[in-house]
Amino acid sequence: MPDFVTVSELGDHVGDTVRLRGWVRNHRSSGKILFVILRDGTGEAQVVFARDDLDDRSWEVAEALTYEASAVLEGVVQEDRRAPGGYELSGRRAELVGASPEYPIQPKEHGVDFLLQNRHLWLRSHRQVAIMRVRDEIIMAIRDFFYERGFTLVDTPILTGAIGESAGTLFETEYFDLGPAYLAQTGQLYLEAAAAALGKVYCFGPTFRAEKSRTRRHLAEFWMVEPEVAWLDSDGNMELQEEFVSYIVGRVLERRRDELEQLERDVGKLEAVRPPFDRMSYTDAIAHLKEQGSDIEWGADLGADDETLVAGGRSKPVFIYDYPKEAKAFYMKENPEDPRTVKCNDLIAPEGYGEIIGGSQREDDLERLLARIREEKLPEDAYYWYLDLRRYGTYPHSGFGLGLERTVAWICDLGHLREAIAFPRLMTRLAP
Ligand code: NSS
Repeated sequence: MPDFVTVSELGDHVGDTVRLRGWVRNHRSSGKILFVILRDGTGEAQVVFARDDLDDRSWEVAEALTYEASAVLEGVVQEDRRAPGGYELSGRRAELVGASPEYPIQPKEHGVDFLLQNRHLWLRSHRQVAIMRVRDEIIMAIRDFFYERGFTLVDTPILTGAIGESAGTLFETEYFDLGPAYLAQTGQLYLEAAAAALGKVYCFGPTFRAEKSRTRRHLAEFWMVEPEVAWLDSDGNMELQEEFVSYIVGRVLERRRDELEQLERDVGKLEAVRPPFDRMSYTDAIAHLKEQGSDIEWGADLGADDETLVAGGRSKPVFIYDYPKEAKAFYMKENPEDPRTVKCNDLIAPEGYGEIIGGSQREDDLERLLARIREEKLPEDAYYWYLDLRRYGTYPHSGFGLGLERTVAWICDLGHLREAIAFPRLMTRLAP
């Protein structure tokens, strides 16, 4: 039996008889010749079967192959400049592994609900494969960025007893005899403890928000990467963010050009993403929005439309900093220059993609933090350990959270977050 090779290895086997295994992407016949395109996860190759080269059994099998059937195809590797990938097989034998009668997804337009219901099969399409490869590259870039800069990865719990962001979007479950536990909205509070041990830390995992908003920017389960840095202030935090985001974009441009091209991404726009990014205070952003006819009032958080207006016309992301206290989470540090605001920032992606990062300097003063916890009517007991961080060696520190799917959507230019993760968790969908 000839050896199994992958499509990506064909170049090393010109003239050899080899076996490929994979799934049928395309199948057409012209009389006594069959053209089968097989994909195997490493690439796609055409296998050309001529009736006279095959025994009857193999010809029957090859002829009967259908879209997305799995098969073992044997043939002689030939160089062919016109073939995708540069090689094709002159077929000798065909063996069916798994039939695929009436594959539900056909090469035509399908509605989004149908595609989501068949997400387990939709993943096999060119476009979805390209998106998953870009996502993988972004994840590797994130890990490398922090590793190269001396950060330590600290995994934070998913089942938590203290609310991280806002009570309104919690998933709750019973935890033995201890009452309710919540699925983590963030790893941040735990990271603040770890930063006092290790200096520079980050966590990277799934986070959960029971967002009752059905927008293209919200998932119920999404991945967030969160660095936390001791002795860093809000300005330093923004510098870290622009360096980080530029690094990620640069890495995808360097290593995933083919995928971006396949997704028809305008890479010129991504090439402009280099530090520094513009910075605008929240107060200036409100004035700017009002000039453009928005009826937003000082004190409100920016909505998706406001973000698009603020980022309008730019090719780089833009920082909005120092939001009003009431619009943001309890843990953010009061701004000594304007106590109505907190030392925080959002990073707004261009091209209408909106907020990809939320970050802040943390309140390091015990009394002020306690006052905020009480104002927000959060259960004080659950925060005993978080408050301890201010009782024992409090220290200035900052961090941020970057939403992975929003970053993937922006870099790949996707209309909706549902394509940015393999199995999206949406308000109206739990299957597959
Ligand atoms: O709520 S955030 O703005 N901030 C935090 O959770 C902080 N605890 C992070 C930190 O400072 N360590 O969320 C951060 C990012 C936000 O900018 C989005 O990019 C993303 O997380 N995010 C989401 N992505 C998808 N779906 C939903 N529902 C979602 N919510 C936030």
